[in-house]
Amino acid sequence: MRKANSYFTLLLKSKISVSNFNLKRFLSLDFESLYYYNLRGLSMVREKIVLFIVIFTLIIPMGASCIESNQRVSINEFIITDNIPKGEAVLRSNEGYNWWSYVPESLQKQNLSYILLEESHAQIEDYEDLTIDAALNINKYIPVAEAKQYILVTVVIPRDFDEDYYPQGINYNSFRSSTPDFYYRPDLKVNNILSEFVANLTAAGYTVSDKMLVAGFSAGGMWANRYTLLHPERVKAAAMGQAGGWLAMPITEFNGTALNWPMGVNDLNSLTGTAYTKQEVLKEVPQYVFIGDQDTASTYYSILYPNLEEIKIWGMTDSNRLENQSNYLIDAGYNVNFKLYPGIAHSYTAEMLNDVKAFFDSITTIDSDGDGLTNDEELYLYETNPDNPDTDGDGCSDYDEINLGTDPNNPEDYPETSNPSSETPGFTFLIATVVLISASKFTIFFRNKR
Ligand SMILES: [Ca+2]
Ligand SMILES: [Ca+2]
Ligand SMILES: [Ca+2]
Repeated sequence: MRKANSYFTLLLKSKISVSNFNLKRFLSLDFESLYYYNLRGLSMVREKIVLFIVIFTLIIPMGASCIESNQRVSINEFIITDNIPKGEAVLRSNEGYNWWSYVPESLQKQNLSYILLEESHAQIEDYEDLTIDAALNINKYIPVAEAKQYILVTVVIPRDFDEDYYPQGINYNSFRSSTPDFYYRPDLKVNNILSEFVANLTAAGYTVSDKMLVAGFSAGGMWANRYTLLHPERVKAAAMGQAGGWLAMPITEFNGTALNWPMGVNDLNSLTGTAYTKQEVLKEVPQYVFIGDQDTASTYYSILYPNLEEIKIWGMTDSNRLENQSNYLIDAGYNVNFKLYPGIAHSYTAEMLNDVKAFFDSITTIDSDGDGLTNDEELYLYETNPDNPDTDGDGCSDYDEINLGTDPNNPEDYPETSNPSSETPGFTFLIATVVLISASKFTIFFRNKR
């Protein structure tokens, strides 16, 4: 168990090659982005010095050629820790995958928290570089994590550039037994990682919803779509942007054409040994599907299977397909919201991100009985009835009982009613007595003086 080295410390230590370091990306980071590089504790002045040293270390050797061009940072050098520090991004490794987590500094053990899983969409084949890039997923959600008690997780799902395997998109080859383990069933690896993490958080005294928030854009949106389709029972709500230009669907055929994975779930029986029967569970999961109307990232391109001709059954462009598929799902009873962003190309804009946050907030704050406790707080924390504001019928609401420290599930236990009409006279009587006694003593004093 070692403390994480910052990426920049590693740069300095290992004389990382320029090709491994994206200077433009680094310079585009604001200081908040330095959070996850463990520079958070440094003063602004020291941060600027580090920035200077990093640039100095990169620029000067470029001229002097004193850096070995192929030297790489070993991922083991900055892998970390088993404990659960709060307020900092932590990198771990399980199941053969690196993963980042962020437990908010504001997280209180008496509160319910959600895991927000956002997968990387970076087109980076080098797994170490991809690991560093994946921290950006954590970074952009830190304010909302602090405000809403979300625990952030990004598992670094590998990307394979010849695209025989496409684990970020849980493609067909993810299921084949001949697939190398690194690319095989990334969804199951993520499930194992998250189950263990939730168990560790629970053991540390936190209450974490067993259903998580899943978000992603582009390849990350494909992940959000396909992961949610395969494991809807683990998803509280899912937000998927662009999603590779079309959605994997929970249906076996469309207009007489069999839809095999990932177009549909027709052949999941042969791929997984179990036919797909999760449609009804999936209908319970709120899904937010979004795309810019100028986004054509996958309009003229489709990875291996299905080919462009095959996906055209849903429309000719990415936005057109997502809208048609969303409408199909809505008509079939799925809880899908679709939003088109005018004038936006293949970009995860600030407006989209804000809408995703608002979407998650609207789901996690649902309070069906209006008693001031969310449905999930009632289910996970208090075991009260989310559809009855006074579960035990003792005349005091669940919310008031929680806040006043009585048992909302025991009608014999309720707050002692502080009855102002009986208490006020008692208090008045006490004051009056004190005043009268003081007055009489005062009188006696004056009398004696005379
Ligand atoms: Ca409630
Ligand atoms: Ca009650
Ligand atoms: Ca009670």
